[in-house]
Order: sequence, then structure tokens, then C-alpha cells
Amino acid sequence: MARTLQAADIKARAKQLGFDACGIAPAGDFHELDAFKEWIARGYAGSMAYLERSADRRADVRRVLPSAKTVIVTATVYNTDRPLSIERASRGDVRISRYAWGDDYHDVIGVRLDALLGWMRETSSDPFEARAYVDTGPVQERVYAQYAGIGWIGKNSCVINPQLGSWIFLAEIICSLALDTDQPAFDQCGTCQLCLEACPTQALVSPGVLDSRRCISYLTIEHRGDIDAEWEAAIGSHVYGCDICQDVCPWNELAPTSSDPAWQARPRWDQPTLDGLTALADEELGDALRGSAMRRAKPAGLRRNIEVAARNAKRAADRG
Ligand code: B12
Ligand code: SF4
Repeated sequence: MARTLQAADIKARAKQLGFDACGIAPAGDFHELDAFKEWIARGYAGSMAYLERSADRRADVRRVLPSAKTVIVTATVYNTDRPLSIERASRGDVRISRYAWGDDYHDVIGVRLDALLGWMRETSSDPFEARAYVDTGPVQERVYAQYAGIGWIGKNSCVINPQLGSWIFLAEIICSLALDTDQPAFDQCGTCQLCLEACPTQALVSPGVLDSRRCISYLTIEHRGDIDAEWEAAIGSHVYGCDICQDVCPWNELAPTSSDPAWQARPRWDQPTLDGLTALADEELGDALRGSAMRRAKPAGLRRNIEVAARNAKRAADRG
């Protein structure tokens, strides 16, 4: 029967649908959002022009949905029981970001978020407006996640939940319902600086601020064309994305793993080797990317990255 929706009902439903955490932030123009335009102005977005194009809308969710009163933020653990990238340092190993081993999260979480929104529409006695986004919407997901109490924005710029760690996907429903909101999460990085120190390209230029142009994740996923020779050696054996700033984070030491089949590594991407990937024909590479978040880099981008890793492996072998 239709009723007035309460925050607790939505959170309980989110749990049933497979979300590991759910919190609610007020729709507001939080001070952290001001940093976005400055970040663009410094050139830190590199060639990700879509970020600049949507900068005005990203300044406040009410520019996306003028009637917005709250942002329901979900977190989904994608961590699985496999070694960290920094533990895969043997000759011939290549590294692929943890988030990309299983099914494409845009698809999987998109379906779950639509189910949550569909249930809200069926259950709420009050009509409301809403927009649901997973990653690709004009929303600073990390800021709203922090204000929804999901986790704080760490020095590695990732949202860290004290129980779940940072191997989490974020997704949100912006809505016009005036729901009870959560307390924002508070910073628990303290004096730690491990992520800043570990980044092979010093992409974390100051705590919480990442220059994408230096980030291995950006270089291997978003950047098109040749990779500047300056970064080649530092990319090492990374063939898609980079996890180092999360691998070294103490908050991930006891991070739980997920048994959700969606995030389990597909055989092709489970601890891959350079020889195994180099041997793939274009068609096989294309097939292996079907339904995977790695489609973003396209077969040509992945091939380019495999070639970089191969040159790095040869240099290492030549050094003996
Ligand atoms: C563009 C983008 C990237 C870019 C830039 C990343 C970055 N750090 O900005 C690149 C390609 C490099 C990237 C890499 C990765 N990404 Co990405 N990415 C995004 C995207 C689409 C937008 C982020 C953005 O606008 N960045 C610009 C910065 C300025 O904005 P922001 O991240 O919102 O940060 C805010 C605060 O940090 C604050 N702020 C600014 N300065 C300061 C200073 C301090 C001290 C503090 C506390 C705050 C603060 O202001 C910003 C908002 O104005 C989001 C999805 C989304 N719609 O938000 C996913 C997202 C951030 N990415 C995600 C993931 C998983 C990754 C990778 C782990 C993938 C990988 N393994 O390769 C890496 C992580 C690298 C890293 N350390 O960030 C997840 C992060 C989940 C989490 N736990 O935080 C998101 C949320 C996608 C999702 N829906 O799950 N990503
Ligand atoms: S490694 Fe240390 S400084 Fe970096 S995000 Fe984790 S706790 Fe914060």
C-alpha cells in the first residue's frame, strides 16, 4: 500500500537489492564542490572535456533537478578475494584494476538503482521527481557520498568507508522527497600519507587532489593516442587502470570481499599475464571486452597499453 516514504524504508530496500551501504545527503552546494572548477582550470582533467562541459551542473545537483531536496547515495563493494596489484610483481604479470575484472558496473548497478527507484515510485504516496545516476551523470558523487555519511574523501581522493574500505562503487538517486538526512562522514586519514608516497607518477599533487594527466588510470583508460614517453616506464605492467593508491591504504587491509557473481573476475581477466594478453587476436580481445567496464579503453587502447607493458618487461629483462 502507498505510504509516506521514510529514509529507513529506502535504506532497507537498498540492502535487499544488493547495495552494501546507503545514506542520504541534503541537496546542497557544499563547499567542496567549489574545488571542481579550480581543478578544471588547472588542467587536471586532461582531455576529459565532458567534465568541463558539465561544470555548471556539477556545482549543485539542483541544477540537474531543480526540485531536488535529497541525494540517496549507494555504495557497492566490488572487492574480491584476489591479490592486490602490488602483490603481482613477478616477471610476466600484468595489472588490471580490480573494478574492471567482472561485469560492467554501469549495467549491473544501473539495473539495481532503477529497481530501487521503481520501488520508491510504487510505494510513495507522495508524487516526486528523481534522477538516477551511476558514474556518468553530471554529479560529484564523492562529495554527496561524504555528506550522505558513506565515507570520507581520502588523501587518495577516493571515498573510504570505515567498515567497507574504498573498493566501492558509488551511485545515487537525486530526488525531490524531503527525507531524513545522515551526518557527513569525517576524515580518518590522520597523518598517513602512504598513497601520496606510493603513486609512481606523483599524480596526487596534494592531499585529495589528483592531476589526471599524470594518473596511470587516466593514461591507460581515458587518454587516446600514444602515451607520452615521459610516463612509459612508470606505467610498468599496468594495462588498464591503476589501484596502487588504494592497495597501500590501511583502510583496505581488512576490507570485506563480495560474493556477488557480478564482480568475480572473468577467467580472461583473472590474474592475467603479458604472454596471455599479447597472444590475443583482435577479435578475441573485442569478445573479452563485451559486457566489461574495460570497453571504455576500446580494443585499440588496450592493445596500446599491452605494448607499453611489453616494452617495460623487455627493459626489465635486459637489465637482468
Ligand atoms: C573523472 C573521474 C576519474 C578521473 C579523475 C579522478 C579524480 N580523482 O578526480 C580518473 C580517470 C583519473 C579516474 C580514476 C579512477 N576512478 Co574515477 N571517476 C571520475 C568521475 C567520472 C568524476 C570525478 C571528478 O569529477 N573528478 C574531479 C574531482 C575534482 O572531483 P571529485 O572526484 O568529485 O572530488 C571532489 C572532492 O575531492 C573535492 N575536493 C577537491 N579538492 C579537495 C581537497 C581535499 C583535501 C578534499 C578533502 C576534497 C577536495 O572537490 C571535488 C568536487 O568538486 C567519478 C564519477 C562521478 N560522477 O563523480 C568517477 C569515480 C570517482 N571513479 C571511481 C573509481 C573507482 C576510479 C578508479 C579507482 C579506477 C581505477 N582503479 O583505475 C581510479 C581512482 C584514481 C583516484 N585516486 O581517483 C569511483 C570512485 C569510488 C570511490 N570509492 O571513491 C567513482 C566515484 C565512480 C563510481 N561511480 O563509483 N576517475
Ligand atoms: S593511504 Fe593513508 S592518506 Fe591515503 S587515503 Fe588511505 S589512509 Fe588516507
